[in-house]
Amino acid sequence: MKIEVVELLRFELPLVRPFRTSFGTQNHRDVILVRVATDDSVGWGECVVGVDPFYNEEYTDAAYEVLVRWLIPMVFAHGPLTAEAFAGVVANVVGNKGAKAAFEMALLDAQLRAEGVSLNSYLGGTRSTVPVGVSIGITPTIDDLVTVSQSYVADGYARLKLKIEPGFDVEPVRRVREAVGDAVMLQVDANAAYTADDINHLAKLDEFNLLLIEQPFEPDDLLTHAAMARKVSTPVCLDESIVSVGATQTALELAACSVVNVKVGRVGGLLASRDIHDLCADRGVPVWCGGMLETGVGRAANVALASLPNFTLPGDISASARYFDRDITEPWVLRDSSLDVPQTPGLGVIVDEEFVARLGATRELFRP
Ligand code: OSB
Ligand code: MG
Repeated sequence: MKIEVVELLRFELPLVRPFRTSFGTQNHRDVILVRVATDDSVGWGECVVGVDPFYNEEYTDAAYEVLVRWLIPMVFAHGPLTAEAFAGVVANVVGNKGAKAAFEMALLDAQLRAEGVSLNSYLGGTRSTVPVGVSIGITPTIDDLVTVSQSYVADGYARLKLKIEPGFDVEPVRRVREAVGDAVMLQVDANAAYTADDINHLAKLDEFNLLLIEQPFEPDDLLTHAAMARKVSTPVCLDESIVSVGATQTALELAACSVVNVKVGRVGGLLASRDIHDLCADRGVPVWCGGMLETGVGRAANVALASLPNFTLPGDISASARYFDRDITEPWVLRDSSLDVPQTPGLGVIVDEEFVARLGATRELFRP
């Protein structure tokens, strides 16, 4: 592809309700979109990093700067390229995987639109709908959590993920399990809020028939995750620790987890995500697609990815209404606790640029 223009759009999109995790509260998304225009097509990518460096080390101001100062100039200096070549072209930039993932997504979207190929078929997807769940933030009281959980079940979600932290774990899970019954799939996510001393406490979660417990300990502390996996019967899943194929190999080798959460923005893009999927499939380890409160753009990427065969657990890929009053693409709608996989070229969604402009988006243009 010969790139003619790269554009960065940035705007805030309010969430329908605050999203609190063990590391902080989010009230809105600070969205960066990458728009790539080639001689014959346009592609979009979403940068999903947080406003603050609390989930991982990236944050939106830094991601924007990395795009402007390094990624865009490197791509322009390289000349015509394919989406597959992108990771190699920007390999000198260490980390910054959310920024890279956004650019790669836009390139892949442009490339596949030009070829008339849908993202799901390009990646090797085998499903036309993907089962999804909803990630529920920490609430002021356990009663609130029960109410919110019941309302999502009423909306049609067959799988709930509860955020936990020290002081908000066993009792909230007990109450939600009692309220929603055994038929609802339930899992928890600690976002690294615990230490090795908490293993016996976390083992109390075993009685609630959870699908998994996600990332109880620090991202680089694989040995404590392995110790936990030996002690508790609830499967241990890694999120923050899974930053690359190599990190995934190490985690599996150490038996630090038996389930893997794949996030496009955490591993550096859709192609690395597919590689991690393939590795886990070879090892017989199930994966599922994590979320970062994406807009309709990032959600399209997640839905296509989750259509691959080893994505056997429901993803954190909820309907638009769970996140925003109005999405920036056509809304994603829940049906049978699933989302439909777009079959049209590229990501298969259209960005509502008029709405994005009304949100006050800044647009910065870059040419080779
Ligand atoms: O740990 O999975 C996480 C959102 C922001 C940062 C980290 C996480 C999350 C979620 C959101 O759980 C899931 C979603 O997008 O629905
Ligand atoms: Mg997580």
